Amino acid sequence: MAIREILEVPDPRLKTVSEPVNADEFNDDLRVLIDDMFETMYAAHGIGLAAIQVGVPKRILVIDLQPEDPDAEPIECDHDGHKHTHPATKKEPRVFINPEILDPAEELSTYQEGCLSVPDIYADVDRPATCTVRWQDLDGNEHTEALEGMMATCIQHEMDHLEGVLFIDHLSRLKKQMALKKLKKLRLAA
Ligand code: GNR
Ligand code: NI
Repeated sequence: MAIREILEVPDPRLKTVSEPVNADEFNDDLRVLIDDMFETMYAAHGIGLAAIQVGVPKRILVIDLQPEDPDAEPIECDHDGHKHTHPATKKEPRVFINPEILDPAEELSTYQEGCLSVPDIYADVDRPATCTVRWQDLDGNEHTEALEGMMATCIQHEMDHLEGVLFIDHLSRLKKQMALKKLKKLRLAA
């Protein structure tokens, strides 16, 4: 397993429309890529990752909402040089290969979103509150499931990456400009 580099704006590769995983590509190389995607996502404290974010233009998503585990001790952590504690979470890794969204609800919900490719920028985005997703697993088997809440939001955010779209593309031109300016400033200060 390996942590891979996460592409960040304005890397033009993030605008790629990703290609389907073909029937002959459900092999060990695919398992290695997906293991690496999980390791990269966990190391970056993200809840989802699309393959294009590690430079692979294939229609693959990993998600782990990591629900809090009430029975476990809080975790002390000192990444990035500052100490903090956070609640322990249960790992619930999920893989979506060639995902499709079938029936987005008319009802919208709003979440404050962030993106590992747009670091330290957060903004409210409206999206269909529920949807059904159809996808393939690592063995190529098809599944369908109705999703709601954070899972519905996260999968739509990840599906956007497969079309070369970032959450800041959903903001007004002014808000998007402000977000990109703030990111530039944060990078200069770092
Ligand atoms: O870690 C992430 N958090 C998040 C919060 C709200 C809505 C979507 C997300 S996904 C993001 C990780 C990421 O960039 N995935 O592409
Ligand atoms: Ni993202």
